[in-house]
Amino acid sequence: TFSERSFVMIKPDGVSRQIVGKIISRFEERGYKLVAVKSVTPSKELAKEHYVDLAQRPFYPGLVDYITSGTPVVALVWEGKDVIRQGRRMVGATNPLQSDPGSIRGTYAVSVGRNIIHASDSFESATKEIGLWFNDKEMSSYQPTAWPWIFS
Ligand code: DAT
Ligand code: MG
Repeated sequence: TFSERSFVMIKPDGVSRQIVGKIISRFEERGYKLVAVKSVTPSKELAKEHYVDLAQRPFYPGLVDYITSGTPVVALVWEGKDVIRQGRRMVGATNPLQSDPGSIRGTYAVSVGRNIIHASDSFESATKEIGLWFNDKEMSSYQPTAWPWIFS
């Protein structure tokens, strides 16, 4: 729907490689509204809970170590039409060998274990992840001036 929201996280490799601005620009330029943003150095608990659905996978410990490397992540909430599905398309496939060259992963990533960015994969995970990373006071309410020319 019109007010759909997705949770996006620029992972430590994206921050360390100093492409935060470029990634944020892609969502801004597409027409999405930035509802929340912060730099976070995640605890183990937060990283484990974020990826709890993958807890049984062999790569889970390494994934948690990567997210909690000590280098911060940038947590974002974007809002707008179809932002969950469009956000996934903009991010690209999990495995960089499969990610479209025009996608964010297809532009910046070559390893599945260093794939730069996370985006929610469903309404349910978006709701869970936004609640995990942000509280209501951190979410802003405003109307971007261009919105009537982006959504109809
Ligand atoms: P996505 O991040 O595209 O939603 P996912 O939820 O299946 O993918 O997995 C979360 C992250 O875990 C993914 O971004 C990178 C890591 N990962 C997934 N599959 C992996 C694998 N086979 N080996 C190493 N890391 C993997
Ligand atoms: Mg996922």
